[in-house]
Amino acid sequence: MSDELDYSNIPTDELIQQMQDDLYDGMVNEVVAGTNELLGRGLTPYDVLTKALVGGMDIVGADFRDGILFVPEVLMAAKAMKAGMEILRPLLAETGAQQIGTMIIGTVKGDIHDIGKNLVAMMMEGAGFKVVNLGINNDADKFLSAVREHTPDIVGMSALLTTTMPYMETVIKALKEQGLRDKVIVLVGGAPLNEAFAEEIEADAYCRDAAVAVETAKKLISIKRSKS
Ligand code: B1M
Repeated sequence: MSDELDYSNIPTDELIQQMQDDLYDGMVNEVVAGTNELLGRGLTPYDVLTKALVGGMDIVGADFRDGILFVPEVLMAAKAMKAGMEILRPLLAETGAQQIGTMIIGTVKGDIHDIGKNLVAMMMEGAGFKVVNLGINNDADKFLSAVREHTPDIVGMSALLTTTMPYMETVIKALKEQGLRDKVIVLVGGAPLNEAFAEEIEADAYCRDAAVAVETAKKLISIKRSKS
């Protein structure tokens, strides 16, 4: 923890605010300390994640968009976010839920954003899915090989750039060409997407956030299994 701050004396609402500021400033140690402090106060891992970490990243996103922050600062914020997520990851995965299916998930070719995709992976693990995380910048062949190797129930794709989201359709077409499309549920997500886009590229669903991804995955798996 930083010398200037004694988090134990800060009321929870202020601490959440403080953590958002720390994340904005890319202060890894402070974000780690704040995450542990909030957990110690009994906040759920999900609340720490959404209120403190995602809340902070939302402000970073707005200021990046408005030209107040630049790539180096955003990278530092991302590093702090990841440090907090690393603490929460095992806790979110520790729900004791039965394994209900397998998902492969990756960010598509040309795109290196991975925070949201990793968050979806964490929440899916927490909900009882086995998750194979393919990382960033995945071309169609990587998705196809992973489908062949892991025979997942779900293929998840993430894209954060308007220039990379069309690549999702390339992956879906490749799945069709290889006769694999009907074997998997395709879920897509990422800030620039919407339902109309998902429909247009013939994905099974667009997921606005990680919680929606979990709900949608469970719902579509149960529909698929009830038909087979
Ligand atoms: Co970039 N970036 N970035 N960036 N970046 C955005 C996306 C941008 C919107 C910022 C802006 O201008 N406001 C903008 C895109 C504009 C556009 O295309 N319309 C942008 C840009 C332009 C760029 C660069 C081109 C900048 C440059 O180099 N000049 C460059 C591109 C690099 C590349 O990919 N080739 C770039 C680089 C970077 C960093 C490397 C600095 C860093 C990424 C670090 C990392 O991920 N390791 C970065 C960041 C951090 C952002 C912002 C600020 C935050 C993204 C984030 O992590 N959000 C972002 C602004 C924004 O989104 N408001 C921005 C938090 C995360 C929890 O949310 O990712 O939306 P999100 O995920 C959510 C949902 O979308 C959904 O669930 C998640 C959790 O709830 N979801 C899924 C996501 N994936 C899913 C998959 C699913 C389901 C749900 O599958 C089933």
